Amino acid sequence: MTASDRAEQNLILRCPEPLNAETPPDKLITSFLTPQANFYIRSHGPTPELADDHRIALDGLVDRPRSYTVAELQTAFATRTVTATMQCAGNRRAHLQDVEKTSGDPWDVGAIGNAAWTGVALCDVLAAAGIQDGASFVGTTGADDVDVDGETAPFGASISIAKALEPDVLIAWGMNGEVLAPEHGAPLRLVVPGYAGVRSAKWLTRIEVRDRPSDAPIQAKDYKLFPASVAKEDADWDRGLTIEEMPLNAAICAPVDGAHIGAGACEIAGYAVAFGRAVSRVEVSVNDGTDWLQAELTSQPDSPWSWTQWHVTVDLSPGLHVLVVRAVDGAGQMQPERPEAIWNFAGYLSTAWHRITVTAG
Ligand SMILES: Nc1nc2c(c(=O)[nH]1)N[C@H]1C(S)=C(S)[C@@H](COP(=O)(O)O)O[C@H]1N2
Ligand SMILES: [Mo]
Repeated sequence: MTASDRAEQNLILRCPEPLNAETPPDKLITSFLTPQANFYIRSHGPTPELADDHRIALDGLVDRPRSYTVAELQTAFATRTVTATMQCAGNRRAHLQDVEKTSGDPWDVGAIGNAAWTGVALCDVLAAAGIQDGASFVGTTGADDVDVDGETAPFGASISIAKALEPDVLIAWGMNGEVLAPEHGAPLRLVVPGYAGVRSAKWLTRIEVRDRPSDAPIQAKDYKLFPASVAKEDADWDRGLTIEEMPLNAAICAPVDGAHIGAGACEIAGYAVAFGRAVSRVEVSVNDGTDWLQAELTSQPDSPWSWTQWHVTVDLSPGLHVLVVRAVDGAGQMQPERPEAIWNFAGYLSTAWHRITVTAG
C-alpha cells in the first residue's frame, strides 16, 4: 500500500500532492496514543523513499563531523522513548478561515496526534561530535524539495541550541513501537516536543550546528506569525514571530459540527494541549458560552508533552445547540474567545474557543 492509499483509507485528505491529510475527529479520542496509521500527514513536497542504510550528516560548528545510519546511531547511543503530541501550526485553520480567507490547507481539528517516539537524544549525538563556541542553532535538512512561494529548495528548519540540548529532543526512527512509515519521515526524523510540527524535520539528511537560524525558505519565509494588519505581500519576514512553542488549545472531537443527534444524554469529548504546562481545567458550554460545565480530564502526569483528553456528559433538549470548549493552563491562562482577535494571513495558531453547532431531537 502506498502512503496515499493509507491516507485515503484512514484519514481525511486535504491535498493529494503534496500529501496532506488529517485524523478524523473520532480517532483522536479513542486512544491516548494515536496509531501511526491514523496520524495526520503534513508534507510540503513528494514523499522521498530512502534506503534503510541512508546516512545523515552531522557537521557545522562541531569538532568531529561525521555521518550515521540508523544502525550506527542505535549502536553508539542509548535508545530513548519520549511521548509527545505533535501538532501542525495550521491545526484548526478552518476556524480562522471562517473569519476571512487565509493561505494554507483548511485543517479542522485533526492536524494533531500523540505518539511515543523512539530514537536517540539529539543532545547525546551533539555531545559526541563536540559543540564548538559560537553554536547557537541546530539546522536540519530533509530529503524532500519543497516549494515556498515559487522558490524550490530542500526542506530546512532550525531550533535554538538550548532547545536542541533538551534530552527529550530526539532523532527518531520509531513511533508507537513501529518503525516510521515513509510518510512520517523514515528512516530518521527529528522530534521536537512542544514545538510546532514544522521544526520536526522528516527524512533527515543533515544536521548542522550553526551560528544563525537555517536560511531555508521554510524557516526564513514561512511559519511566522504576523498581526492581522499585515498582508502576505507586505510581510517583512525578519519581523515575524518564528513559531516554535505551541500555545494553549482545545477542540471538540465528538459530536462533530453539524451533527444530528438524539435528544437527552450526550457525551462531548475532545483534547486540550498546553505543552510543558498542565491543562488545569477544560470547560464546556452547551448554550454558546452562557453557562459552563467542567469536563473530566485524562492525562498522563509523567508525560508533560502529551495532550489531555477530556469528556463530559450533558443533557440536550430537542433543538439547536451551540457547544463550546475552552481550556485553562497551569498558569491560569485561557484561550482567546473569538477567532477575529487572532486572525493572521497564513492562518497559524488558531486557538479560539472551539464552537460547533448540533441539532438534538
Ligand atoms: N522534510 C520535511 N519535514 C517536515 C515536513 C515536510 O514537509 N518535510 N513537514 C513538517 C510539518 S509542517 C509538520 S506539521 C510535521 C508533520 O509530521 P507528520 O506528517 O509525521 O505528521 O512534519 C514536519 N516535518
Ligand atoms: Mo505543520
